[in-house]
Amino acid sequence: MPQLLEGKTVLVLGVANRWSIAYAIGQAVRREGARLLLTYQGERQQKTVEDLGAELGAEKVIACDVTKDEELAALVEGFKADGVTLNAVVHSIAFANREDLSRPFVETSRDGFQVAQDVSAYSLVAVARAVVPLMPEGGAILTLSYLGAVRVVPNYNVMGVAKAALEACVRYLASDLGASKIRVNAISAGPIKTASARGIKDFSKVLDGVAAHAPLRRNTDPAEVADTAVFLASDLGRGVTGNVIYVDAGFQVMGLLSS
Ligand code: NAD
Ligand code: IMJ
Repeated sequence: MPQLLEGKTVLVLGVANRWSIAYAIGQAVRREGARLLLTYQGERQQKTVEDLGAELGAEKVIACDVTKDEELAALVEGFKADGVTLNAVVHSIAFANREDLSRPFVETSRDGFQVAQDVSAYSLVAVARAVVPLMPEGGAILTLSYLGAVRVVPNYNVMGVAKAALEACVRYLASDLGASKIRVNAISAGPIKTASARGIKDFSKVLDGVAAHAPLRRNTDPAEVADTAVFLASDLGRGVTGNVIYVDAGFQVMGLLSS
């Protein structure tokens, strides 16, 4: 079988542990023959992500908190110094204050709103601007979204608004960067039990509801999200930009959830 990412270098931001969607994407891009570079959020995650990087065969594991412009700048300067160029960048990052994911949306504070927007939406813009000089031959930028961007999902609240902004950022970035042959897309994944789902009220009911009502009658596997990321990062995705692709067992097409 030919490998879809042979000769390509892929930077993945957002591995925290083995359950991270970003970890599944790391596995898939390695399977397809790419060089893999990883980032981690802060010192607390360094050892874990270095160990996971070694398992995956990642060439570099670098610190990058996306809310810190200086860390993004240092990441890019490090790559430039080492002569690294990129073919694809995966942004698999989101954060909101926990209290904003349980009480009514109308109670969201100005600070809580800003945190969610900064980490979960603006960071894609900051990452895109930073990596453009590392993609002289063009490339692909991917991010992860969720249905709560376009529909009301209980408790998703401020994250839904941040994902709506993220999906709009995808369209505007695609328009800006298309002339540089850089494509920008989002994958809207169905619910997956990761650290970002831990402690979310009624999350197992959400999983059961999707499995009962989605056209494919099952939940989403991180490996199938990763395979769509491979497609978008590869030359097979060359005509696709500015889009949100749903990898959710078809759940988003349903208008009424009956038997
Ligand atoms: P995860 O907790 O494994 O990943 C979230 C990542 O965001 C972590 O690695 C964390 O370190 C990183 N992060 C948070 N703040 C950061 C910062 N300031 N700088 C750098 N990194 C930071 O959970 P996941 O489910 O793999 O989430 C990855 C992406 O997938 C998120 O965008 C999430 O919204 C999206 N998504 C998740 C699901 C799901 O059900 N799990 C569904 C659809 C979309
Ligand atoms: C998250 C909250 C509420 C409902 C939710 C989710 N549903 C799904 C998620 C239905 C699928 C997971 N998801 C798509 C996310 O984007 C999660 C983002 C997130 C999760 C946390 C939990 C821990 C924390 N802050 C967070 N910030 C963002 O403190």
